[in-house]
Amino acid sequence: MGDALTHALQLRDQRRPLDGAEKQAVADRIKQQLKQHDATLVAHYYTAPEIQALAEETGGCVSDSLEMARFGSESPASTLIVCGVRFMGETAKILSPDKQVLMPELEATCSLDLGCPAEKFANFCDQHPDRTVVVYANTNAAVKARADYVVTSSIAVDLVQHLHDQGKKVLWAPDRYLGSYVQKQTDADMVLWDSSCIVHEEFKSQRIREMQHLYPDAAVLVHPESPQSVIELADAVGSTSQLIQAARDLPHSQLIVATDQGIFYKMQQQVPHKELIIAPTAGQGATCCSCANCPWMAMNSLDALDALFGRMQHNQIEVDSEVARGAQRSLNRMLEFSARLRAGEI
Ligand code: CIZ
Ligand code: SF4
Repeated sequence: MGDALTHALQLRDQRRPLDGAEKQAVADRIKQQLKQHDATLVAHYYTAPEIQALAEETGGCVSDSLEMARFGSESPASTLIVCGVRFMGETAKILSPDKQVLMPELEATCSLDLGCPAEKFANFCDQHPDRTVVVYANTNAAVKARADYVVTSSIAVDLVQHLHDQGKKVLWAPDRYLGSYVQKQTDADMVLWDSSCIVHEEFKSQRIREMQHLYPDAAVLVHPESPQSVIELADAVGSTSQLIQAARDLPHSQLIVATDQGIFYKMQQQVPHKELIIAPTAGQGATCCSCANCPWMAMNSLDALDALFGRMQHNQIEVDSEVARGAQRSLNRMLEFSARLRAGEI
């Protein structure tokens, strides 16, 4: 992970902030290019506010990775520009092989993906042939190809519960915190791969408790990629879309939010009168890799998106066709399960 993380942090530190007029000029240019290339923006909640705003203004999507996958595959546009991290671009290409799929920075990766190399993962699966293999969406296509099911955090508990109810034992990868949260919720028999998200594992329960003393009336919202000790402090635990929903549903007017701060853009739209407070991380200034903002998500800057149109040939996502076939099978199972869940059939 070292080199990929150092590269992302260097880019983040070198970036010159644009002033308001510059931002507007760049955004206008991008809008024109999108039209010219029949392209739509598919952005994750963790990207910068100006990227999310642009996706909204141009009829694209701002969502979690499950919805990004669904939106991309249903979009009539011939080109998808995925503002997120690499596995999201791969998923878009696998589900829409005939579309051109581009990303502003192909090197935008994820510590969970890096922490689960396909070959090692295949060996792990070979050691547990009796288990149903469930992998988190934050994995590369070859890992997905080896899995029975892909899940996102918004359906992980439901899917594992469903498998457990059928008497199945589960092999889970790669996030150990999310895996052990799912295990506790479902009581399923699970073996866990040992990887984590560098952003969420920085949240520390002691510092959040201090925050609770400062804001005694605030509710705490936690993403389940966080350590168990942090999850235990939560008034609501859930995926990004579930946390946005919880922000609406909870009666509290102050919310301490333990997930990537990119989520504040959409969450604040939903609860304009509530005060959103970033949960503290362990890091201090320069010593912190994440500071509640994923350095790889941050590679999706307005500048990088603007520059993309000048080098479209170089920023295409391609996935080996055999790997793509395998991954498509487990991704389709995710989409089907999620559709049945939505329809109340499960
Ligand atoms: O699945 C996603 O979009 C991620 C990475 C987080 C979440 O909980 O939605
Ligand atoms: Fe991966 Fe964590 Fe970044 Fe999400 S926030 S892309 S899980 S490193």
